[in-house]
Amino acid sequence: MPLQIYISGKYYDKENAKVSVYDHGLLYGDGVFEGMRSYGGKVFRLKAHLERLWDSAKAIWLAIPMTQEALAQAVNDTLAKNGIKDGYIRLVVTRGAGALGLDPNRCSDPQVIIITDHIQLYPKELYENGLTIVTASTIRNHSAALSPRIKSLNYLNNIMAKIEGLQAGCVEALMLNAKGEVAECTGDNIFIVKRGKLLTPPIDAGILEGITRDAIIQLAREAKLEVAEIPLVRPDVYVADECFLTGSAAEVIPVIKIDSRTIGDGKPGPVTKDLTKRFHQLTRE
Ligand code: PXG
Repeated sequence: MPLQIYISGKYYDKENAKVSVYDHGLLYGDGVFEGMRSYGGKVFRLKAHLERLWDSAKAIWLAIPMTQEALAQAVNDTLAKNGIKDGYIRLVVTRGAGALGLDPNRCSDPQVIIITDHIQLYPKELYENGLTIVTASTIRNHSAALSPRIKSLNYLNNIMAKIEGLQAGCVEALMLNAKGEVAECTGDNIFIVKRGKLLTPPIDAGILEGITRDAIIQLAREAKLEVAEIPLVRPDVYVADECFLTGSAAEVIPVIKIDSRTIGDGKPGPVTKDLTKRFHQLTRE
């Protein structure tokens, strides 16, 4: 059976899963999304993802036409229908089909899409040896323009930085905020380790409040590691002992070089390795 995609209450074969060209999600990037993983058939922190989806939708004045419980059920049903145990889930809520023109009032019904599939974001080798990244010149969206806390279908800000990374031969790129502080990578949050302390930019640096980020902070505290959410600048990353990125897709991945500076001894460090192990254990609980 071809992969089944859920769109607003119905299932479609992958090749027939389509939305209108008048959907404002396509025309204007008017919509919200979530990217999640399932481990052993169970979605990791599903409730947190749904709450973030609802918050993103509320922030753009979009009413999701079902309850969180019903969407959770639909996610689990779609995974089961496709026989996916360890997989990737993309939830998309679009404004729906409307007339041309920005006015969201002229859209009929928001579309709720669930794609369950498999992804391997980076090759295994990069998890073992670490990533080399660069700082993009494209700054992260200003929070007062379009808050990075909203996981909207407008990802061009991140894509512009991703292109800069790719052109420099890197699969990820660091983004700074308008103040020049470290914000996050194009699809991941960033952590550094300095003198045994775990440091990461605060939410008000203008970042997505990552669910993997939250899990790592919690695991670090359980491991009695000191954690601080404090503003960081690029030199803090340059002189860090360790650096790693977190995200639902990437999970936990070490960074060993940034802007041609070697981080620590150029190998994934002990804190990164320990937290990675703890994270994988957590996903199996
Ligand atoms: N920052 C940004 C800008 C993101 O897009 C994260 C941080 C990490 O958040 P979570 O909650 O996932 O820990 C993200 C999430 C993809 C993909 O298809 C990207 C993300 C998540 C899932 C899939 O590239 N980014």
